[in-house]
Amino acid sequence: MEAAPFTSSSSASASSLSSRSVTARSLSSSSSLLFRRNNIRNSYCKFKSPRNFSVRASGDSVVTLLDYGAGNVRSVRNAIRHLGFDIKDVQTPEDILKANRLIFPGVGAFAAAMDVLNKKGMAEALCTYIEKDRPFLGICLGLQLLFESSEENGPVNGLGLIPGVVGRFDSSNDFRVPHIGWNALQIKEDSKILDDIGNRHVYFVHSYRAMPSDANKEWVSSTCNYGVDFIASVRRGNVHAVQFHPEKSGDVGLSVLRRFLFPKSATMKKPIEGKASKLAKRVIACLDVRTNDKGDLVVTKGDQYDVREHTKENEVRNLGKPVELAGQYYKDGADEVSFLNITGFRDFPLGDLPMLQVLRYTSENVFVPLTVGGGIRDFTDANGRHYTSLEVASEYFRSGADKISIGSDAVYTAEEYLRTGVKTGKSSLELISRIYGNQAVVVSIDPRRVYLKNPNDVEFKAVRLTNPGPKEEEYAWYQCTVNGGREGRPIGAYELAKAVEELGAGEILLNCIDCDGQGKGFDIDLINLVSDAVSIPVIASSGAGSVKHFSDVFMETNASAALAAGIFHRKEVSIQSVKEHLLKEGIEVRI
Ligand code: 1PR
Repeated sequence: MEAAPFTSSSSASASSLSSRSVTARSLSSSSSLLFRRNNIRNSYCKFKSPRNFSVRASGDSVVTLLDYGAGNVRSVRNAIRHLGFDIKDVQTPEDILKANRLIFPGVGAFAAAMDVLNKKGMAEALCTYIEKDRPFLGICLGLQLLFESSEENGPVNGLGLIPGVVGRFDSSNDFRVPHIGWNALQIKEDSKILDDIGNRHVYFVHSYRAMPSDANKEWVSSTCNYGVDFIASVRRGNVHAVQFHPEKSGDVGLSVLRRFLFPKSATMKKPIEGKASKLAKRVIACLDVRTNDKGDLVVTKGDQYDVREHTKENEVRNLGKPVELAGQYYKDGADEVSFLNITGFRDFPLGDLPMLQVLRYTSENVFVPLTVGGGIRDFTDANGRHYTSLEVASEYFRSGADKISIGSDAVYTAEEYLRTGVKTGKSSLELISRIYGNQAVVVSIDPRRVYLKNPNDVEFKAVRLTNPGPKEEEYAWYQCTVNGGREGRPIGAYELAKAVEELGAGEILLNCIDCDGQGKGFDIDLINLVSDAVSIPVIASSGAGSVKHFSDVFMETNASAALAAGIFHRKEVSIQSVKEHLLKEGIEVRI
């Protein structure tokens, strides 16, 4: 690694910072920044004077990107390129100081990010750059790092430019954590880069947040409500940071990036006005992907997980091309797109380069979150090379995934955890959520109903059914399966959901084999069983056949999102008509 050209404190924790050391003041220029920083964190940096650096502007169509390699920054890159800019990656602290405009899409955990910034000498360069009021845009963790410290695995000291401590959302008051989804902003007048949002939703995904206070009120350009009012964006002069993800907020998000990149350009057309007021219910399009018998990667769709046509040839159903369909669903208003590599349990996904290509191509033009699942587990290839699940997930993230979804491997992990009561810290679920944050880890559950006359006949949690079983059974438990529904396991959906939440899952994708492809509606009993058991968001999946099924699931359960496949692929119902129906029923959705 190249030696850092200046020293910076490698342990931000060495400083004992306190918000009490911050005195309120009302200064508006970069000098106030300098003043503030010296007061807040005068012991943080042991560095040479910024005057030692020569600041040389780089080309006008170039954006400097600070990517320290901890997650999916591909989407930010794609959004910047989409807006006509080239990207220069920061390699050394000088690259920061020479930047014409700098974007810092922080990803991963706070402590790990500060550690990298300190070790590479970049923390100090960032402070210097920001003090000079140079054009800066921090995204998500890139906002949080500007604060004094964070409670995430901490306390851990941040850059200390803005007074305040980043803390965790409280999930005890019925608000699911992580805060995942499309929420509304309360914007102040002088926000500049938010001027084209037009009261529409933007996409958040985080468990930690900074709170507005008297000490930081001159910074706060917008807030968002999620149980509490937290800071959604900050701005001083040319320095901006947003807690939400503009690169994942569709055309609204692109307008934020455009405003940052072209601060002087007038808006071409009046932005569409929305009525965003709170966290929207999400509508997700799911693409089950596999290689067909000709070797092409296709979107397929099963009935109760059977994806083959009932013909003599018995071929895999082909409902289209993954990249094209994902692009179409983005245009149609999908709030998220999920790819499930449904044969990942038997094929090695890193050998399945087409799937990685699908992600890469899709993320070039789809600016909403992408989830990918299938085959996330440890694997030894034919040459004896061992790949960890973390390597598999990392490759998916690098290729454009925002979240990964674990199926079979999470079942084995949960079984082991419930048997021993020990968190080994070595499972794919634990490892990936520790490195990438639990908001990036979905657990996909594939349960099947097992009907019961008496709920006490099993050790697993059973429910009283709304519609009795084939032999008039009044109860059922939901048995988890692995390998695409092929094998039932000794664990119920309720027990699995609770265990994986404790192990680090950030969200649950709740399928139902009985309902899959049937078009008769979601399994409301199952969704209530699981969503009432956990405090992380639950995505209801399997069985959508009409727009009413979406309003039913949102009115009768606490699901945060509803996912469908067949009706969208077969063009029976459009995403837009689902959203129009939900709006008519008084359910907030993103438009
Ligand atoms: O076990 O970690 O390799 O992950 C495999 C992943 O592939 C899991 O998420 C599992 O759900 C999925 N999967 C495996 N086999 C199938 C199959 O269909 N044969 N698909 C499969 C799961 C279910 C839904 C579907 C909804 C909505 N597909 O995602 O899209 O049921 O369908 P609908 O709206 O048409 O009813 P691992």
